[in-house]
Amino acid sequence: MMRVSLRRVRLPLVHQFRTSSHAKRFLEHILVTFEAADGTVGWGEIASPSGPFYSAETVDSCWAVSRDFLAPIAQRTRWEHPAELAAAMSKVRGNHFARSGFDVAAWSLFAARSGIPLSRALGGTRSRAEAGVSLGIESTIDELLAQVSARVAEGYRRIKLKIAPGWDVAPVREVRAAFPSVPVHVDANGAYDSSDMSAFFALDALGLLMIEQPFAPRDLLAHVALQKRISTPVCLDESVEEVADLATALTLGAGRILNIKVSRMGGLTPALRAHELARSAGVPVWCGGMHEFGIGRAANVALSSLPGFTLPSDVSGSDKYYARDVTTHPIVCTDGHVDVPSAPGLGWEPDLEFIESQTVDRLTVT
Ligand code: OSB
Ligand code: MG
Repeated sequence: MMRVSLRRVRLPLVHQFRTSSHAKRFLEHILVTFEAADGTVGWGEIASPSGPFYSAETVDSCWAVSRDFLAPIAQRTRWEHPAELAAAMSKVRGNHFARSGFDVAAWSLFAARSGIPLSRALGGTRSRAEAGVSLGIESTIDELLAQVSARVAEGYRRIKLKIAPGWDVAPVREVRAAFPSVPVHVDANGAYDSSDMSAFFALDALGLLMIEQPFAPRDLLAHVALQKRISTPVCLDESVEEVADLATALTLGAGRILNIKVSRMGGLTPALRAHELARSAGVPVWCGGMHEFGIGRAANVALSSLPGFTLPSDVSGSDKYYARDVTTHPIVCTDGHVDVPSAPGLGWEPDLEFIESQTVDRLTVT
């Protein structure tokens, strides 16, 4: 029996982030804690955006599903290994962001109790994760160039640019011209209509590392058609919610790279399965982010230490998004890398006092 708590925590962003679908200035994520009888606490983060624009989930839907279905399952399920809790939670369909917060809480509790770092519990082999950074849509190309310049100076190994119809070939061409040696990739978040692939033919000539999620999540056949016609690898994000989606995408040839997001897959347990499948198929992966606070970010760093994560992940330092993070020490990116912690558990200590000061709603199930 476990004491399960939820806290809805609000943090302001240091810089507005705009994607093809919307703009945001602050985030509300739900922190999940599992408190074992011996007092050990596991932490997870539900990093759902507030609105249903990336996936169908919202922070309110996550709160309701957590309160009514996931917290009761977590409270009553006895498990030795996190995969057993994941199996119990899998009767809840979809709702991957919500499930992910619970799965990560189980993994961090498991690692803490086992006295090993989360990365080792997952089978990680790297001592540091290569860090890339994701840049939103800006109002002008000059503002974008200033952002790229600052991030390159900070040492980030790869720049990802959000694109949308009307903000694609021109800004990307300018970035490539100003920073010819910096690896660049673009992410459309499914904003393009598959009947017009012309923007991607132009982008194909710019030497990009990859083109992420050009078309709608369920339209795998459009991704197949594009990948046949361009040499830049297509990378799937929103299209792969289930490990089975990955198997389908690989069979169809819908892309050559996979962005594994802990939240989108429903936690570290399914993320590990996706990593295994991609690895056996020879598909390189990297870890995507959802502007996580320090708890979710720590899980991303641990996952990025696995052997198949051969491309830079979206594991930027806390300071890229937050003036103050929810951990006592921020996550720091030095020389384009985030060190994978060697301390037991998550590796960063939640700052309870600060978390309490930012909490806008709470709930405990015992
Ligand atoms: O598609 O990768 C995405 C943020 C919100 C919604 C979708 C995406 C993103 C990011 C954030 O790119 C990257 C990060 O967390 O550093
Ligand atoms: Mg993406």
